[in-house]
Amino acid sequence: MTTSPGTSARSLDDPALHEHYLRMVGDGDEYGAVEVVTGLLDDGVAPQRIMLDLIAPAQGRVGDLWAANEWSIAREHAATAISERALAAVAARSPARPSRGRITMACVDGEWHALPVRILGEMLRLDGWRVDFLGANVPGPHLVTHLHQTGPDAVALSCMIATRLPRAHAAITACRSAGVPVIAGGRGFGPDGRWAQRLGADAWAAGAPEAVTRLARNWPPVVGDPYETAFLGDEEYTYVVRRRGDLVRTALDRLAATYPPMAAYDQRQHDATVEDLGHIVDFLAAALYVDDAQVFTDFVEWTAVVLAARQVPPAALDVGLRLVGEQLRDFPAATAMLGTGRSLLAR
Ligand code: B12
Repeated sequence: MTTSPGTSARSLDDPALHEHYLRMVGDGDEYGAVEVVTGLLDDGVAPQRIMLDLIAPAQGRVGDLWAANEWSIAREHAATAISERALAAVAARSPARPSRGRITMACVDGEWHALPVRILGEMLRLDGWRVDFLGANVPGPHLVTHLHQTGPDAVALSCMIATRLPRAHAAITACRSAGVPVIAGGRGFGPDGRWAQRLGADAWAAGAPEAVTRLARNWPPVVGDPYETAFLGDEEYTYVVRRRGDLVRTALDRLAATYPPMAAYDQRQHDATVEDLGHIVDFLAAALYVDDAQVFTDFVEWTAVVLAARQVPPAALDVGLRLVGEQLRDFPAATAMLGTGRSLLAR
């Protein structure tokens, strides 16, 4: 008889259980992972705890392992698919009868991180809400059509990547104009949700437990004029977004001209360089949109860490910032943000 944490002595306080679960997830062992979570349910552990204290932190570890270049993207994708299965298994074993109102959950247009808001959705379902989960990448107009069809009490909008903030603004404005208040969440809205507030969200919560409490105790919120929305996206933002293709192409051409090893790049390396330059432009645009350099400096900091784990020196990112910056000399806010990013790298 084995005594693996998956089959006996199950406790969420036991680090061995977390290691065992991460191993199942990392090995793509769906049955093993589901066995762990259903075993915990059998032992009387609350489904909310399994989601928040096992599945969610394991996903955080998956992210760290990917960022440290210990796990490939494929392994991260496979692990996330297993986490989704484990979450579904917990949900299937934890029925709840709706006793409150109805909530629409969605990721902003272009936002693919569906699992975090899915966890919130399951927590709300267990708290008595009827949940319509629309998943990843929901275009604003379709979201609004859904609201008109279902008449929910709230929209829970997720943004995990700050580049999606302009689309988040459009969605928030459209939902509020349709008379449905918005609670926002996800790391894309900033460390303390400051960009959610800037974009006019009615509420923001750091995580699922905070959102559950807010919606149970203090909803609907006092809603101001839904048509009164901050005007964001000035001339600089518009220029950067409209010229995105040219900015990336020109930076790429200049890079090829000054960095001879690029001539030997295979398709994958070429695509990765285009993607990296695209990220620089996209994060810069988002920073200009909300008028906060932190969107851009946060991006520079975590990208430098991710690149360092792949033996790419900060100088490579600095070249990208310089090549984009050279094309934006007439734009003071963009120039200042790129300059701050470059001095961060120099440090
Ligand atoms: C899995 C994953 C993916 C998957 C997502 C698949 C899926 N089905 O979800 C895929 C492969 C698509 C992906 C893509 C990318 N990803 Co990714 N991803 C992750 C990873 C590893 C796990 C996400 C997760 O499930 N977390 C678990 C949940 C539970 O975490 P949580 O944030 O604590 O969740 C709570 C809050 O966010 C909050 N919340 C979330 N939404 C909402 C909504 C409301 C209304 C409320 C109130 C609260 C709320 O409540 C949640 C529950 O408590 C994270 C690492 C991480 N630490 O999260 C990176 C991570 C988020 N990704 C990252 C990046 C960079 C990317 C890419 C840009 C990579 C690339 N180069 O293409 C793309 C962007 C794609 C896009 N446009 O959306 C970075 C973001 C960096 C940053 N600091 O902003 C991270 C942090 C990885 C890292 N360490 O660098 N990714």
